[in-house]
Amino acid sequence: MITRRNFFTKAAAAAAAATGTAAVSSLVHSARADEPVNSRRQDPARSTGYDQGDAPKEFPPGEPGKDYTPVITPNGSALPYKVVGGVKVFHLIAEEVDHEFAPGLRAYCWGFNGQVHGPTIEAVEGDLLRIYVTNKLPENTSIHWHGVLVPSGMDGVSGLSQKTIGPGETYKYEFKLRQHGTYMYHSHSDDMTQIALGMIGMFVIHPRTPTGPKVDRDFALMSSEWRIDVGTRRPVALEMTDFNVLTFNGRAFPGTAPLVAKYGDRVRIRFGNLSPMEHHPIHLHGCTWKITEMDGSQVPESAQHAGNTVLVAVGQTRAVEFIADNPGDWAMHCHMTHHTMNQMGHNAPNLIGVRPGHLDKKVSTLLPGYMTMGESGMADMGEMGMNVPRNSIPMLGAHGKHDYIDMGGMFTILKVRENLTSYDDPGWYENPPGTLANLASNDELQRDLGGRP
Ligand SMILES: [Cu+2]
Repeated sequence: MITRRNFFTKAAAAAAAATGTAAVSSLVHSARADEPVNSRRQDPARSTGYDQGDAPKEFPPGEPGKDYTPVITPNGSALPYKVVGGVKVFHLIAEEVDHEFAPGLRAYCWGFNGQVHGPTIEAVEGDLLRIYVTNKLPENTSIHWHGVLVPSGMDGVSGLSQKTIGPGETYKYEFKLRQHGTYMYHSHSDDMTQIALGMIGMFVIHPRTPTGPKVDRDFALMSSEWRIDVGTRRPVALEMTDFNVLTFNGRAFPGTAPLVAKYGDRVRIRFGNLSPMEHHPIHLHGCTWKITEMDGSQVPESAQHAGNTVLVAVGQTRAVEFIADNPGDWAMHCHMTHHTMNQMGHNAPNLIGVRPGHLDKKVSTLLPGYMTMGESGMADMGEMGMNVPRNSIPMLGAHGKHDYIDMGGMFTILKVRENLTSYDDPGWYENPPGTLANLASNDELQRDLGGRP
């Protein structure tokens, strides 16, 4: 870990060599060993960027497997890099992507490097980064490193921090990572359009010297929301309230890959939320987690409260950790009920409790195949597999092991298993005898309730 003390001690030594003792004393006075590692306090000496030669390059580029355990981005990937002269070089290409949200629904989105969302940028505290951003979009763009402490001119706000990146242009961002934690990146140019179309991604900075128990599984999940009208192929960037496709890492259930863990694994899940408008309370079944990180800052162990739901507001990141000590298939989802539906329309009449009587027969003479729907609830709509417009997944769920799962959207499954030989999807959980809810027998009803209800 780069503590402020060793950072400034080394910075001071370098500065002393370059500029003499006056610089040394100002640097040394600004170093305080009692400040948290992730202190947000800006210091002129540390915010000038490495390009100006003031920051000593005391760390070799962090290596996956050696300096950190790589993050898993379900349905996504990590952005590859190469090391040039001790600098990690990344290349993001902003471009249109024909993206699949779930089987049956594709749309033309804007993402990075052929993906929605962008690949996860992963590096180590102390690394020097050079990130090229090529704009293959039809309008200007720029990229903001959300939560990452960078020099002002590297902050990526079009017009404010830098000139905007025109179509066909490639800009270069350079900065040294002075913190660790879970962060994000996103377009900061025509934000409303570009974020609504998918231009967001996770940015994970591993500690140089990890503390605390090592995690076995380290997942990154970005929440977002979209308005894609049934039968269309372009998300509506103007939407402000009525989102109908809710996603983890750009995928809606049943398009979300499960999170697989071995029994006993220590699991970290890093949540980010760059939805255009809404916060998401993410809830996990079957396990109790502790919130270990908020917006990249470590929560001291004494303040890590245990729970099963974490609110991730727009612009926030949260990391949780738990031991996967409960084998099974566990739902993990946003707890806003409309956020676990697929292409739910919200302007249909309320038919719950309505008795259609002969209505269906009469209307069907005018509209062949007509059927009143929703009078006994809406759970069966997805399962019925009715004819829907091409390229749409209204109310789609999935066939589960026991029955139809009438969930969609921001929903995925944590699969905890004993005796795993790989982290590939192990299929559905086999419930041990006596641990599955099932139809009560007449004998049981008689014994316990005095008869059949
Ligand atoms: Cu939600």
